[in-house]
Amino acid sequence: MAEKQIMDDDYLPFHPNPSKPKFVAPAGAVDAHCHVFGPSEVFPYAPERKYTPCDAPKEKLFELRDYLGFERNVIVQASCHGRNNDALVDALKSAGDLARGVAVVSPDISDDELKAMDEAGVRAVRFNFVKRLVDATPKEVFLGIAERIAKLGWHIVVYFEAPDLEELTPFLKQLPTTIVVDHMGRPDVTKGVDHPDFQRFIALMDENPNIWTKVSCPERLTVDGPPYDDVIEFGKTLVARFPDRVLWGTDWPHPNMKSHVPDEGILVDVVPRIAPTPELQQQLLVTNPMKLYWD
Ligand code: 0GY
Repeated sequence: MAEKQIMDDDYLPFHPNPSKPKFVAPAGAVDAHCHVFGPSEVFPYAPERKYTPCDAPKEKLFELRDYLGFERNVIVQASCHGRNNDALVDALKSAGDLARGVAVVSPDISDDELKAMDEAGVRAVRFNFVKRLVDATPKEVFLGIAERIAKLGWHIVVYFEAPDLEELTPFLKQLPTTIVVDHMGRPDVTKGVDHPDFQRFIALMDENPNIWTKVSCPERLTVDGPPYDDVIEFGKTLVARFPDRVLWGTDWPHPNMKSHVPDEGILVDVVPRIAPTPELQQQLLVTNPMKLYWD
C-alpha cells in the first residue's frame, strides 16, 4: 500500500487572537479536552502520524486557559505524537496541580513508566478508533492495557465515529473502568438528535452508568460553521439527560481541522447554550471534571 504522504502544511494554525467569551465560566472551570504539540525541535512528531499539526506549546495553552477564564486543563495525547507522551508529561509537570493528562500507551509499557506518568498527573489512557487518524489496534491489546491501568485507578477515553458504535459496543461493555466518549460519539449533525445513531449512543449511556461523554467539538461536527447552531441540540440533550456524566473542552489547538480556524471565545459561548442553568454549568465545568481527574 502506498505510504501516506505527510505534508507539513497539512494543518490550519490555531487562532492568533481569539475573542473574549461573553460567558463567564464558574470559578475553578476545567477545559477537559485540549492538546499540546511540540515544539517539534524538542518533541518531534511521530513517524506514523497521519497529519502534521502546528506547534502548540504548553505556554500558549496556559495563556489561553487564563484568557478564557478557566483554571485547569485536561491535556489529551493526540495521534500526531503517537505513543510518545513526552510533550504531554512535560506540560503536566509545568502545570503542577492545574493539569491532568490522558496518555496513549503501548502494551509493552513498564509498570515503572506507568507509575511515573501517574505521578506527573496522567489519569487515563485514550483508545482511538478513528480510522483516518490511527492504524487499528487489536481489541485484545486494548483490553490488556485496560486491565493494567485500572489498577492505578485510571479511566479510559475512547474516540470513535457514530457509525462504528454498534460494532464497538460489546468491547466497551468489557472495559473495567469509567469510560469517557470523545465529542458525543461524533454524530452526523445533519441527521438530527432523533437519528438511530445518536439514539443508540443515548441508550448506551442510559444502560451503562460508567459511560461519560465530552459535549465538545462543535467546530468539527458542524456543517454550518460558527456559532455552531446546528450542534447545540446534541450537547443540550446530553447535558440535560446526564448532567453528572458530561465534560467540556475547547479542543485547542484543533488539530487536523480543514474547514475553518475556530475562535475559542465563540466555543466558550456554546457552554451556556448547551448547559443553560448555573447548576448545569457548575457540573459540566467544575464538579464533573474535578471528580474524574482530581479526586
Ligand atoms: C481531537 C480530534 C481529532 C484528532 C485527534 O488524536 C488525534 O489526532 O484526536 C480529529 O482529527 O478529529 O480530539 O483532537
